Amino acid sequence: MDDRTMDCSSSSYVDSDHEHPRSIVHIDIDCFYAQVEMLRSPELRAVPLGVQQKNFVITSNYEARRCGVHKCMLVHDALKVCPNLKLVNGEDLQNYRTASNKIFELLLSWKCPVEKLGMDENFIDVTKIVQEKLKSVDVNNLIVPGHVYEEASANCACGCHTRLKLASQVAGEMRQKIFNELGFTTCAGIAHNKLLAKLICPLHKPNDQTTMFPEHAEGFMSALPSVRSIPSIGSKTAEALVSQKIITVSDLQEVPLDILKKHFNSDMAVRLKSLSLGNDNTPVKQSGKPQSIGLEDSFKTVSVRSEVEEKFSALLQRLLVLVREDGRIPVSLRVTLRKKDAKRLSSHRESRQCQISPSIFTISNSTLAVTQAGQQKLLTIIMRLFNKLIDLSKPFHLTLVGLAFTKFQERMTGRGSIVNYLMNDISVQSVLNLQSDCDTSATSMDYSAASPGSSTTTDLSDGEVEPSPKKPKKVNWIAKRRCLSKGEVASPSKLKVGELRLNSRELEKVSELRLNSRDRSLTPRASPAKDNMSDNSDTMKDVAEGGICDNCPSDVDKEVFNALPYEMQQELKTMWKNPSSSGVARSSPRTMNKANPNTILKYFVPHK
Ligand code: DGT
Ligand code: MG
Repeated sequence: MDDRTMDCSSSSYVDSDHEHPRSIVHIDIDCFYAQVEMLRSPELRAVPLGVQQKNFVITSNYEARRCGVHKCMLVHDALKVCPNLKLVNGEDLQNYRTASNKIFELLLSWKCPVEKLGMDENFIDVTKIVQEKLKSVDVNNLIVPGHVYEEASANCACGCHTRLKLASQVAGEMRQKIFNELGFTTCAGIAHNKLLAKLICPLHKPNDQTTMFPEHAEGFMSALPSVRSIPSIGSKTAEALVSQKIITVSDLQEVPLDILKKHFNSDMAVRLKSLSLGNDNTPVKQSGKPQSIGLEDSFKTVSVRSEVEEKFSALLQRLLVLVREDGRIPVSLRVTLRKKDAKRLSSHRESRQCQISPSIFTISNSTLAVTQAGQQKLLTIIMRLFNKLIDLSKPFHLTLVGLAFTKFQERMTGRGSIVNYLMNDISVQSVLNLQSDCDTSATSMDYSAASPGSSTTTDLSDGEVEPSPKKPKKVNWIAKRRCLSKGEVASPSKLKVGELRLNSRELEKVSELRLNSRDRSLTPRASPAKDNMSDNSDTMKDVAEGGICDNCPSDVDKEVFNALPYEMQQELKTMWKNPSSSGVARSSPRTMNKANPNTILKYFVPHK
């Protein structure tokens, strides 16, 4: 098979023989929040339904839309035009998020790049699927589901018409599957780029789809009333364009590039021009977990510190639920305020953020949790950030508070995790002396690597920062085990290696898994070349000898030291004797900065 058809995970593939090589689908869920509510309570299907947040109907079902209710209408006005409007509160986004994730996951089953845009939109690059289909279909009699934006004039020489027709069929299959499996009706736009696919998606709503061929792009764009209709043009760029009397997309198409370059940098000017003509070569970027998880609460005005604290406390409770679902350990927290400027009658946002210790979060049964004390700690940090944003000696008026966790440490596969240090072909079994009578079969735990970029630990300056990245590798567990008593650990295989972060808090957990000295002396030495117990007679002796921390510095927990494999103990001893030989200063991990190399020393935190 041609290389170009192999990799389905990226949308960077372009066949340079074709002028319009890609096939992009954009899917938008119809009246999303309203459909979620209707699926939860089917009796709502037959009535005009509005989803309310504060005083606004933020969306409504199509029944209500027919009565004149539109998005972001005041409740008061909506009830005027539709007195029998049934309202449901949509301030808790949890069910919407869950539905959104299910749709995203379902789209991933096509094994193409899927880019999530907000909660109810997804781009899918179906180029590869179309290429596969081309091999087996009769291209002369292709039926295009839904609508075609203006009939095709002449077949484009690059063959894109056929490909887009097939893409339209794929979009139809996707929409059908979303409906069959999850119950949502959707709209889709199909075109050779993201810009056009998104813009034509809502042309036939609800529950329908539209396909556009490239030759209509320029004409379609020229009919858009405002430069703001182009999704990637934000309010500032639009203002700058309008100040130059470039108001419609047609204006932007006509303005000479040189003129644009006087007001924007060269790249930007070219991009604007290109977009106005319906050209967009941005790839569909596979979405992963969100970069930040946040919540905001807006209100008329709050001017008292204790009230602000209450608002933050409520927001924090809700945010912690989301973080638990996400599963990553937050390491950075941002506080946002919207201040009302009484003089100018306007509002503006300000934010402050700081790093937080991952040890605020605990892991129990593989679930992220925060103790009451941890929550109190977070609230203290939040109020400290608040104090930095607000001069409490003067009156203040807030109209919004927001909280967001903005950086995360990957729990199981973080680049700086001790797991990765230990995965250097050293059996984790030995590190904790986990043994099991019950399990004599070889067990392997496969830590397939998360994207290295997903870990943010290197940004931390906190004392419990873990060391610099190492590529995760497969961890092999030793075959033969003896069990710890049931009270100590139910099943070693259930203990997630990634959770064994040896900071002060984790050390307490490790201590719970301590073996008595007899057990320890029976533990095989971990050896890169040997991961079974068949030849451990020498190593047992080594461990027995090496396991005495006679020259441990005072801030090292001897029990943890003794639980380490022989090689690590030796390495540490050498470093402690002669710090310069290791290239690492004998500093406390708490003061160690991120530039220092990865070393086991960094995992030693005084046992409190
Ligand atoms: P559609 O796509 O026109 O059939 O209707 P929706 O409701 O799916 O609207 P869409 O796709 O623009 O937005 C998706 C959901 O996002 C929508 O169901 C409710 C929420 N939403 C939309 N606009 C706003 C807004 O201005 N404020 C708030 N808070 N939520 C919004
Ligand atoms: Mg929608």
